[in-house]
Amino acid sequence: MNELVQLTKEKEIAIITINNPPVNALSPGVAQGISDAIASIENDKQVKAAVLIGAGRTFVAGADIKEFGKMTSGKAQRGAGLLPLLLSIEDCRVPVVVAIHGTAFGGGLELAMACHYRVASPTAQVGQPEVKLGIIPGAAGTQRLPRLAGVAKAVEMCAGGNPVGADVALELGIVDRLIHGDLLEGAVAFAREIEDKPIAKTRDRTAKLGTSAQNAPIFALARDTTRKKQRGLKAPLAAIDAVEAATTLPFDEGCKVEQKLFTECLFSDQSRSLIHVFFGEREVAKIPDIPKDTPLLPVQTAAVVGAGTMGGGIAMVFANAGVPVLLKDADQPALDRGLSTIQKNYANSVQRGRFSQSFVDERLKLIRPTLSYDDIAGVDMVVEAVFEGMALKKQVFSELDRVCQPRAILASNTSTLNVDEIASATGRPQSVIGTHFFSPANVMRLLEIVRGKQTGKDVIATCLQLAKKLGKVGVLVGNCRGFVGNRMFHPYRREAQFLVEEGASVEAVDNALYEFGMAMGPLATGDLAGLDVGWRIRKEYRHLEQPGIRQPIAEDRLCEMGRYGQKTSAGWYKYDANRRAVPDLEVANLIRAWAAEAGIAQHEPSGDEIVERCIYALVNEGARILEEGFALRAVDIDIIYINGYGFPAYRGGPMWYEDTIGLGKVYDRIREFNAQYGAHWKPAPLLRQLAEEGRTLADFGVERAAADYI
Ligand code: T1G
Repeated sequence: MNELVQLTKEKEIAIITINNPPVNALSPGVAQGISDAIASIENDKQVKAAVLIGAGRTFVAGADIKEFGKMTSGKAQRGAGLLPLLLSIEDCRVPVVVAIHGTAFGGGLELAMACHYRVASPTAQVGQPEVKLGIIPGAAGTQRLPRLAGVAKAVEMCAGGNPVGADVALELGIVDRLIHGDLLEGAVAFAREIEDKPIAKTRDRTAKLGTSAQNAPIFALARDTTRKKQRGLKAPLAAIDAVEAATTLPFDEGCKVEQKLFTECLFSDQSRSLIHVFFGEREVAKIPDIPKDTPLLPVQTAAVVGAGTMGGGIAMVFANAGVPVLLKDADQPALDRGLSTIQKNYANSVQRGRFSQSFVDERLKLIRPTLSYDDIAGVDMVVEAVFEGMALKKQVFSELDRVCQPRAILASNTSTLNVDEIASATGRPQSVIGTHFFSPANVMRLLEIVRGKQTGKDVIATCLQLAKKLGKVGVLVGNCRGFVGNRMFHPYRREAQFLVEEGASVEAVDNALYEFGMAMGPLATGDLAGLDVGWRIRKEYRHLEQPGIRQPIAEDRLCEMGRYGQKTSAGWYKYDANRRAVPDLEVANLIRAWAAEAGIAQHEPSGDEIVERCIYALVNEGARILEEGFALRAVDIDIIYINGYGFPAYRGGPMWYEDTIGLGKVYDRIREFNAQYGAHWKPAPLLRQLAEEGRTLADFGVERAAADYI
């Protein structure tokens, strides 16, 4: 026993309590503490049964991810050092009952499955989320789970990484009983019930392992689904291989197969990148000049002004989180359109099984339409989502300033406009903030939170906390044109257009980025969002274009022809009745003609060059944003791109990816592009500085976070 694990007794029942806040991770000392407790129980003949439980808000949320970077392949080979402990529990002379509350994830579920019985509180969740970290269960989870839950469910849980609730776990046989009321009391009572029963070891259970004939279609389907849904990820396929080994090999042999696959995954770039993302999604909520105990403002009620596509989606986000929301628009027809889109979206979610009908009915009751500003006077937060024009937004904010209660948060969903200028339409700029949702707002996880010059720290802290409540990842950014995401997306898409004008086909550019792991190619993304959106902004800001900087020509020409993308069934591609993109020879010929007219030298860029030019354009602009202070850390940019722009998480985000390639190498390549393709490739000074100093963007990110703020 030690400070992390206590052993107590209630008459003949021993109680082992794990106490390692915040999530009882199996940090160094925890496994040893449990092992010592089991050894002590082995020698205490008065003990008839034992209960293993976690103190605090959750049972064990897994191995300590912070330790992975220090793990040797030897330790990895021993299941993160857990296998001997799990065998000692399973071979204990008395039955061990585990009591689960909160989450039993990864090593936590593996620990639970090595116990002889599992009881849980009704709100508990169990799962093997390791694939989300680019690894697989490494402590016999892929061997014990199919023995308890059956092969199909074990494959789904280990390859997909999603948890199941206690009620489902009971149905599956992972859990033996749900405890309503005090968990420890219920677990001790359960232990008394079974203390004289024969001990059943999970590893000896084979009834649910099926036959190879029964299992073959399960594994084939799982591999097929995984290749489609988790494109590019290696760990899910490894998890399937490990579960398959459980059905074909004795337990110990199956464990060896699992260990080998676990070790291969653990020391992979994908895993390092996904662990970077795991901690990054938590790091972005920490703002150096906003202390953890900054008082938060209440957000019990909300309102959304503008019932268009974005406004409707944002209203759904609040309702889905249980926050009553008023939806305002200027006239009834617009309001009706907005509401019917919301109802359609919810109906789709029910059809796809994302939500139950009763859940949707409850949510719809939380969305109340209104035509009057007076109705929103009392709400805690307003999100303005009207047309992207400064004059209209300022008019809305002056109305909000007039009607809203003094502590209300006034947020704008603008994606490009100056938040300080919007705030100047009010007498309370400290209450004004940007909350840039991504389309579709009820699906995309990213929330870019834009800090204005006078935005209050309580308003920022509240919005960061609220993002989590709304199921979003909130990232704080500075108030520059296009903020972080769109500002970087511009040179990324511009480079894609240059590549097409220089001779690459539209589909070659998109396929190269798709194969790289982007959710969609840059040109197809333009067609999805609507090419006219960028065209209008380019026309509005034509006066800001720097002389001598090359500008793309093709997309403007396509827009002049009325080819706005999917919405006009023609853009870079033409679209069939099912909105499927079809390469368009007419566009290819037009581009060749426009390029000849503009005297653009032609060549056939390779797939590697296409990827380098598009991704390094992101990195170069990202470095500028970092040095100008509009993003706090390199990881903030990574989290923005993974959750808002379809950048593959297993590459860690553009800035992490650049560090993986090597900053010096990327900097040299950018200089080559600068020489070959023009001034728009001028390297960011920060890249030159770090390259000369042999440092990385991650290093800079850490120092920056310690120095000054957005
Ligand atoms: N290891 C280390 N730190 C962890 C951790 C872990 N497993 N889980 C959470 N933390 C930290 C987190 O960084 C944050 O720190 C704080 O705890 C609160 O977390 C052998 C090899 C459990 C659902 O993948 O999914 O077991 O920011 O903000 O929203 O096969 O944390 O405060 O400094 O996320 O309430 C498998 C990971 C590991 C689960 C709670 N387990 N954790 O969510 O709090 S691999 C996982 C979570 C493994 C075995 C293998 C969530 C949570 P800080 P939080 P939350």
